[in-house]
Amino acid sequence: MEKYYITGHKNPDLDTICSAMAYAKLKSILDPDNEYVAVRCGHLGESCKNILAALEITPPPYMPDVYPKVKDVMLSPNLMVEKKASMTEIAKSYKDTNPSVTPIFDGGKFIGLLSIDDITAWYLEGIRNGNDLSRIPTVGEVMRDQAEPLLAGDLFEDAKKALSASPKRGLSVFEDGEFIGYVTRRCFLKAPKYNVILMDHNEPRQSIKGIETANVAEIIDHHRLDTMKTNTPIFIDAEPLGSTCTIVYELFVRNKLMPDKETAKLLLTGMMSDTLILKSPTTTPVDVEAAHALAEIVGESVQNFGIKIFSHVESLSALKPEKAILTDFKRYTEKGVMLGIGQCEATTLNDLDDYKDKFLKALEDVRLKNGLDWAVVMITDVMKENSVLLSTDFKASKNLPYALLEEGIYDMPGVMSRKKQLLPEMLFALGM
Ligand SMILES: [Mn+2]
Repeated sequence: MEKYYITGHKNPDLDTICSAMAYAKLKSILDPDNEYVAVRCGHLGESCKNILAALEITPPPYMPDVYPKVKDVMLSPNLMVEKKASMTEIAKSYKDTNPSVTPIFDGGKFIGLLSIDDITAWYLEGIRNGNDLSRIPTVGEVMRDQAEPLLAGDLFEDAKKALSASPKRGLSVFEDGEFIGYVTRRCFLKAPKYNVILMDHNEPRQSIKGIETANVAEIIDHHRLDTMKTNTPIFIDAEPLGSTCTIVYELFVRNKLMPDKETAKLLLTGMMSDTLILKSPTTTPVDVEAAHALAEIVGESVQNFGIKIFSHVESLSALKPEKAILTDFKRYTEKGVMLGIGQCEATTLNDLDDYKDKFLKALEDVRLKNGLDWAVVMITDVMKENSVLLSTDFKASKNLPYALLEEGIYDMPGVMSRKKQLLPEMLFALGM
């Protein structure tokens, strides 16, 4: 049985969260021999949290990275040798398994690892001192000082270095102050790889940390492709649809399955959010049809469901500017120019004056902190289907086809989509 982690992009939005959860459900039905777990690789923004809470959807657990860890390679003790036991016990187990270290206990409590080096040292010392070597010692007499234990969550690479720099043949592994296993040099011959399915993104820099060490098993996405190399052929479903949730719905249908009510609610949530209630220009007839089919399963109209979702969107003036900008912020590198594009949704732009200065200042901070050349945030009025663009001072911004309202602020009537409308214009402005 293999375990697969299904994750969306950093700065998770509703499409990323809901598509990962729904796809985990579909994969569990299609492939019950393996385990599929939805995770999120970033923290949820306030609006996203509120909407999920209102819909009684528990978000997937947070997983910061997919780097291999000590716990993925560690060994569990298969016999409990007590400190006061005779070395005869070690001799017996050595015959079968040839262990380089054996965990030793005192009244059931772990006290250390007995290494083959300890045994050698004990006998050599005995010979040197003229001790009676016909007497068989206890385990406790032979075991020597212990090295610092590793933690279960320590990175494989760090632990490998620690062990090769140590004179010890093995190190114990602790979690929450408890002994849970041990590692020997043999454990580090080959780094294990996590199996990961990427949802709603395919660019490594938008993905979970450590993705370069993982086995990317599938990609389900509706963005431009700028993805990683893989070692084997993989399943990719990339379609220019309004949401990744639409693709997941299509995959249910193609497999002659219908999502249950819970899953339909998830899919419709991601779809409404990404297509801005089917009004974004990224919306296709396929999205419209899928939304209606899902709304039927959920038992609500598409419009009502969509409005319900956006009624939980926080007013931007109430949010911390930097946090609001970073909630849905994507980075791109194009011909050496580092871009960052954020998008915030609002139900009105009437209060823009209340927060525009704070946002412009925070945007410049975000640019500096992230080493970007150009940072922008588009604020989209999902009700009126308009956006404004706040931009840091960057020479190519003059080439944007939008009217300048005031220093750093552009009017984007009818523009709702970052990837379909704004990103291409920014690339064009850069002369690409
Ligand atoms: Mn999406």
